[in-house]
Amino acid sequence: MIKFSAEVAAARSAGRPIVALESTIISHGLPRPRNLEVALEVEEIVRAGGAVPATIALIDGVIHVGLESDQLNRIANDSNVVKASTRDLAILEMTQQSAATTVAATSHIAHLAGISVFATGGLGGVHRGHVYDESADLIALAELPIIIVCAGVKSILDVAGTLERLETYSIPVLGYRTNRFPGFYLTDSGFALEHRVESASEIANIWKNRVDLHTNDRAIVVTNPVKIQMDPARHDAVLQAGLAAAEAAHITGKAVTPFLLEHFHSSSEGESLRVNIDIIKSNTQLATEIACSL
Ligand code: PSU
Ligand code: MN
Repeated sequence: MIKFSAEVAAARSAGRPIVALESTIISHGLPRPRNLEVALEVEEIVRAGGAVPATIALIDGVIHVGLESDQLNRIANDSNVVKASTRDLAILEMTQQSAATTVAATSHIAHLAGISVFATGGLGGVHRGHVYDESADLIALAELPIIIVCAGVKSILDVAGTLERLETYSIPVLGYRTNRFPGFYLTDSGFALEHRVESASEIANIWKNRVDLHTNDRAIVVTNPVKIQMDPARHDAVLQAGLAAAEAAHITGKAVTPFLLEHFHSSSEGESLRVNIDIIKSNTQLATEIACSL
């Protein structure tokens, strides 16, 4: 059912650390041509840190854990590549389509493949003004034991609502060297965090404690704030305009998040793109350290 790249297959048999990477960022989160460059740079960060990258996607209906360069190129540049959440996987296998996987779908596949650390940009969550629009990322994290490294939830979301849902689902949220919940493009979302960690080994320690406690049936969210954030005033102005544009264009369902991210990238003269790339790289670096520590 799963096809492993040669690199990932070798790492599995040697018991080497592996870091899962999602592909919706590449297909629907970052503009071309930077998306492919970033996907390759991120894989190099994992290798330089002593682990093996496993970018996850569907190619012609087959689940791939670890992509060869022509497959990565396809995810980045083929407009027929769809955004797949967990519910889509069995259908796309049948229709033999190519798809990029969200945090939810990537976590599911990573868990099937026995990978426990995963890096992304920002989690999905509860949408502003539409609290019934809740990303499938949240429920996936409630059901899958995986360490996910992110810069909080995307700031386009209802952060307070999302934090409440994470609490309801009993998903621990750790601040990496911070007491503040990061706000994706912003270092601080305005909300406090209860738990702070200082190192990858502390995170690995918590992961292991959960096994004995039988609380290891769900994710651990590690939040890693961006070092150089977007200008907050500009961020708020771009966000308000983006939310209004999404309403006016009646954007719904899985198109909402890509629409808002694209609005940011085209309205901030490259600032949001620079921050988004910094986030992905820095989260990948930390995820690599955690995977090696485990
Ligand atoms: N982080 C980014 N860019 C992205 C995403 C995360 O920096 O594009 C993607 C992830 O794949 C996440 C998805 O799962 O956005 C959330 O989509 P939705 O809100 O439709 O669940
Ligand atoms: Mn949604």
